[in-house]
Amino acid sequence: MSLENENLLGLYRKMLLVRAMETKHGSLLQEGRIQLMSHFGTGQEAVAVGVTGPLRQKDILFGTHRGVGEYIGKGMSARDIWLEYLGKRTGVCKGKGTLHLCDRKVNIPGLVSSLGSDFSYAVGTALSSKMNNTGQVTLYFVGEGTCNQADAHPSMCMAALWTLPVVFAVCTNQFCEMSYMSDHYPTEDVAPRAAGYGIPYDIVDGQDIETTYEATEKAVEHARSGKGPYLLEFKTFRMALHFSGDPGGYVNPEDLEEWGKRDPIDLCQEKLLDRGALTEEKDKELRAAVDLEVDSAVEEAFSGPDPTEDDLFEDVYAEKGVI
Ligand SMILES: Cc1ncc(C[n+]2csc(CCOP(=O)(O)OP(=O)(O)O)c2C)c(N)n1
Repeated sequence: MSLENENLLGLYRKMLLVRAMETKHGSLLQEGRIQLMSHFGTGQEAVAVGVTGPLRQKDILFGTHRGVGEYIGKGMSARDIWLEYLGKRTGVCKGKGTLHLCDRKVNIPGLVSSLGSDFSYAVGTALSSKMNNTGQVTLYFVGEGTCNQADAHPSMCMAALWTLPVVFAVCTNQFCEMSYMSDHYPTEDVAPRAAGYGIPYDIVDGQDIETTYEATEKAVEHARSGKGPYLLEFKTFRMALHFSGDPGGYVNPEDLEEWGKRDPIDLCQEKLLDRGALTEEKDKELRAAVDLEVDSAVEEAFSGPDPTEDDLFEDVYAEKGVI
């Protein structure tokens, strides 16, 4: 099966936007213009954009600390993200979320610092959707390292027991912080654990956007039609270091080279060129437009309004002056 050219082109544009967002973030850090630490998901774009592609606006997404890919995939703009990242009062959380943002309009409830605790939140939103018959699916996007957190077990157990509309989408990017998966996993795959709860699962190539999209479409349809949870495991590779302060030195250069040959953006570009859905010239224009979108968003965010002292008390307590 292959996606319609127009859909594939849209996903390609989103992947370019995600990469441009992170590249810009890296340059701003290097130039000393911002102090906002980073967790980049370079190389994982086909997973982040592919798992969010089949979701409807009303569906609920719990993302990861490498969240730009999911945020763009779920419908946030570069502008939405940068206004919040730079802590502006016009940001989606009025500057109080920054990297840990949430966005109600696209149903992203927010990033939790203590990784893994949102396993149970995702099961909670799915339970609520089922009880209220809203037709929403919750997609919980999570790293393989986080699947070793204790909350994973009761969450998957209850999701299966109550036949909840939730998709667990595991991004196996080969690392947990600064260690290889083989250092903290006794098995090669995470997904077969799902069988222990009676949850169906698939192991999916995370480099090919069509594959990630179609696998998710199937899992989301399963959950939406009342058949209960589904688990997907995407095999990919984190081409970036864990975070902006990571000294590196632990990544095998051969792995980088091998995975780099299947960069998800290059693979998608090739497909589009082969199908005649893209020309070299159109590609250049598209990339320039994406860069411009990010640059404009960043400049607008720099000159955006900072929160005032009064804003500190807004949206925190029921009434201003409670403390
Ligand atoms: C409970 C908890 N323990 C440790 C951390 C620190 N931490 C931040 S990111 C990260 C790595 C998570 O690995 P994984 O889930 O595989 O996602 P990846 O970073 O590979 O995208 C860790 C351990 C945390 N945020 N919360």
